[in-house]
Amino acid sequence: MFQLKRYPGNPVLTGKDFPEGSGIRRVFNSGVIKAGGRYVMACRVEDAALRNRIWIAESDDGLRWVPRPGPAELPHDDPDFAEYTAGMYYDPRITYLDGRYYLMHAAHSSHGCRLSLLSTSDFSRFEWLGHVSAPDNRNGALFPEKINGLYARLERPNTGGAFGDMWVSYSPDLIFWGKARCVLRNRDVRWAWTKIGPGAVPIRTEHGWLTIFHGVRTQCAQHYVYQLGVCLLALDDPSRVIGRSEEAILEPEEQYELVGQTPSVVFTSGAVLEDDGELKVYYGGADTVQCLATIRIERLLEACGVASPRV
Ligand code: BMA
Repeated sequence: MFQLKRYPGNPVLTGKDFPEGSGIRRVFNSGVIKAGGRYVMACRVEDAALRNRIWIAESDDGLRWVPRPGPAELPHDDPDFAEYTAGMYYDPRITYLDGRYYLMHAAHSSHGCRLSLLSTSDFSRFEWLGHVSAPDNRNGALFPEKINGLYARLERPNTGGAFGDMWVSYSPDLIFWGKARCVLRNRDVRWAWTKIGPGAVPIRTEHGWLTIFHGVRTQCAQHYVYQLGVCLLALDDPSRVIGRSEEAILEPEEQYELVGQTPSVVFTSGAVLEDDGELKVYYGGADTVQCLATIRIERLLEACGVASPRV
């Protein structure tokens, strides 16, 4: 009923759009924000050695994207970055907070997956703030404001009893995180019993934090299907779900979502709310290409049970 509408020009970016000789094969799950009237995408790019990097692309209209000449320069000579990030940093979510942009992303190494944080004011120079979670955490989405005096993020524990559920945690300084609470459990989402976790950075509305999440179910032969869902979290306590769509809002259906490196995946790390209420949801198709789908934000609020949405 409340399905996202795919942009007819999908995919909006593929590996072929990156400079010749760059070796980029795939681009997906990229973070996106509108900054000073332009759109900026922190692309997750992947080469044939399966190195994952962040590469900035820009756009005037959110539809046609131009990658910069080279990837974002990051502190590869820092021993901590090298050891725990090991050529695999991905799924960046961009948050504008206190006058700076923050990129919370997954950092993968033989030690497992954890969260790491970059900050920038211009998307040219990046400051690395360090690894900001214990091992076995991924999909960090930093809220665009403090909540009850603390920074807040959604996240997905990657092992143990909390595996595959969506949590919120808090921090006084963006580095040390705690006070974690469970937000939503996979068993509570009928189309995503295997795992759920944050997608795009939550969007403040007067009804609550509108939150697009990913949900995964396991079909036979251990085949994962990744979809998108939407819920509404209380503004002053995002561990409280105050509304949720019963249905997925985007399921893999198109060829570029069903066929690719990982079949049957739609996965978002970024959405942009336009002034006229249109929400642009950027998502990866099959861990291979970057796509776009749209919907009016009122429709998503209705999907979460808000009778007369105000935006
Ligand atoms: C998730 C993340 C995503 C990826 C998805 C499907 O766990 O790692 O980056 O798109 O798996 O492979």
